[in-house]
Amino acid sequence: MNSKERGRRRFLKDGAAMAQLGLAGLAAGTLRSAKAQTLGSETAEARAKDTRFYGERSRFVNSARTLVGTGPASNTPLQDSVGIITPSSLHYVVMRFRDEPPDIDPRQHRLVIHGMVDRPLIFTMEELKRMPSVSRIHFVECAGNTSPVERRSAKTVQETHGWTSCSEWTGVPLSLLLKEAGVQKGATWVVAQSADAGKHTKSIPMEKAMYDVLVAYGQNGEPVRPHQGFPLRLLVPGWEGVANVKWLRRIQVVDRSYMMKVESVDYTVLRPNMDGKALWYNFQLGPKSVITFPSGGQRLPGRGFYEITGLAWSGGGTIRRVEVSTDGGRSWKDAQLQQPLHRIAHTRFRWDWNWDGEEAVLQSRCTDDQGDVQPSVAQISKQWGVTTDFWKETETRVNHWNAIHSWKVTRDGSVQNALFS
Ligand SMILES: Nc1nc2c(c(=O)[nH]1)N[C@H]1C(S)=C(S)[C@@H](COP(=O)(O)O)O[C@H]1N2
Ligand SMILES: [Mo]
Repeated sequence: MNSKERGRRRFLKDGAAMAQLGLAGLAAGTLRSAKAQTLGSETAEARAKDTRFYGERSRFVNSARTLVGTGPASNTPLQDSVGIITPSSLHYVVMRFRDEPPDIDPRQHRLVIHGMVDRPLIFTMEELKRMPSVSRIHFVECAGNTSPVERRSAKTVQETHGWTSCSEWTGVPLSLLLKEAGVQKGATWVVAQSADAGKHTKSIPMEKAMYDVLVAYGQNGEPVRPHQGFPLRLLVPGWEGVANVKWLRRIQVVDRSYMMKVESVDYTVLRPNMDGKALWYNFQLGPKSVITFPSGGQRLPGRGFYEITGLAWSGGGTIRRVEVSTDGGRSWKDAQLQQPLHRIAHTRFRWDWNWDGEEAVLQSRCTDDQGDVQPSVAQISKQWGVTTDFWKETETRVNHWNAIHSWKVTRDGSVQNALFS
């Protein structure tokens, strides 16, 4: 620090002290003139506080993530979403190990590729960024999103569906790195591991790794945020969130699944009609959609025109169709889909509605380009060999729940979660 900078630091500190003494006007004055004198040569600290250098949202906007239980997980406020991109600061967060993301210096960070390869490789972040890159819009969703057990008492779409978000991700195709390393014959899986103390580890079949998995360092035009895996994360399009290893450090090429905790104890699917056995290797997320406006906890001021809007997504591909019902699924109308459509991304749908002031049950149903249709609660129940009442009582967490969701608009305009009513 040179003497000029030291002087400025003291200046700023004195300003804060004066503010505490109630001399706020004077303090603000000195701060302003200090700023004016030094434009262009600020310290990082001063720059961080000045919105001319790094912008902030309006003080009238307060949309925020909410915390799930007592853990470090948080939900995206889908009820406030517009378009298809989730602001990075509102991307949902699941950290299974710690409350805080690790504080990784990108200059020290390395990605190691080893195991059944001809040439084990170590990449610095700089080296990764020199490689051919791609940018793609993809959603991420936790397999436990919308599980009815935890969400029976949920009121808002943030609580029922907030474990999904959508970003533009930039990075290097994993296939490129694997080809650089030279995958040996007989290698059928990769095992990805994180750099944080939790050592989150997930096995991924080679076929998927070679197909569309990204090693991502960019999110929505800037480096991936610390909560999302800074400086590097895996992006495994359309697969349950747990596969997207954050703070990625190591990729081991192997010839079997390593059956880690997150793929044997957790994230397997228990089904009542399978004699206590669980479904394994069920990675891809099915077609799902939800109306984000009007949604639970909101209130319509009166009859008249409303644009019903929401999001649809599928791990299987591109959303081709979304239908909306205002009579609890008796009749369906096609909604408009926001263009262009993106593969394995949130897709915004919109439908013009004239509310007549009577009770209405709002639903959405999507279809992807594989022809897969989002199931009703009755259809899911049939598939699982249970009655629809089962979901009201079970204490078993249900992963991969993608049933059509219902919001009830009552005559006073209030909107309620009506999944099971
Ligand atoms: N290193 C690490 N990666 C992780 C996790 C974790 O706890 N540690 N959680 C996984 C789970 S269960 C989910 S749903 C996604 C969530 O990604 P996000 O926090 O960026 O939304 O990250 C996955 N990757
Ligand atoms: Mo998850």
